[in-house]
Amino acid sequence: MPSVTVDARLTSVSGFSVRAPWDGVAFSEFLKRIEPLESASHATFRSVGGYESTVSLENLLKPRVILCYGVEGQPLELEYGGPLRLLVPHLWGYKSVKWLSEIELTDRMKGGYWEDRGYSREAEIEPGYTFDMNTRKRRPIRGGGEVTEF
Ligand SMILES: Nc1nc2c(c(=O)[nH]1)N[C@H]1C(S)=C(S)[C@@H](COP(=O)(O)O)O[C@H]1N2
Ligand SMILES: [Mo]
Repeated sequence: MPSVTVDARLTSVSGFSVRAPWDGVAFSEFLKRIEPLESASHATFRSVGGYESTVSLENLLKPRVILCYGVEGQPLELEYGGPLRLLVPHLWGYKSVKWLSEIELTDRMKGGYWEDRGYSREAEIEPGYTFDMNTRKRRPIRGGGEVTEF
């Protein structure tokens, strides 16, 4: 499958974020090849260990969403979700499920590990502050959505 590199910031709702060049396959390319049913509107991502989260196909079809297997040209380390993780740069980090073991297409939004503990199911990044791990500085998040400013 065609490999792409996305230079993106992964932004955690818990107040830290990191920018990196992530390597992987566009989720849209993956979806094309599996021919989903008409009724599929969401995908649930599950990990080894039981963590899970659900994202709408509308969000997953954005061109910067990838199934990620590398960073900075190297295989994705276990600590960062290797061998395979999801990367959704415009949603809070808890949607970027690490250590993928299963992807289930479904017709509805569901809870998940953090969603069941009070975090939003939509997970749209909101304005506030983030500690940028690259520069070790606290920076404001001005708009909503993907943090592209730094
Ligand atoms: N399987 C699994 N995926 C996960 C998590 C987790 O605990 N388990 N944490 C999530 C959260 S809250 C964030 S912010 C990001 C953090 O990714 P990183 O460890 O590469 O910084 O991974 C997400 N994916
Ligand atoms: Mo997070």
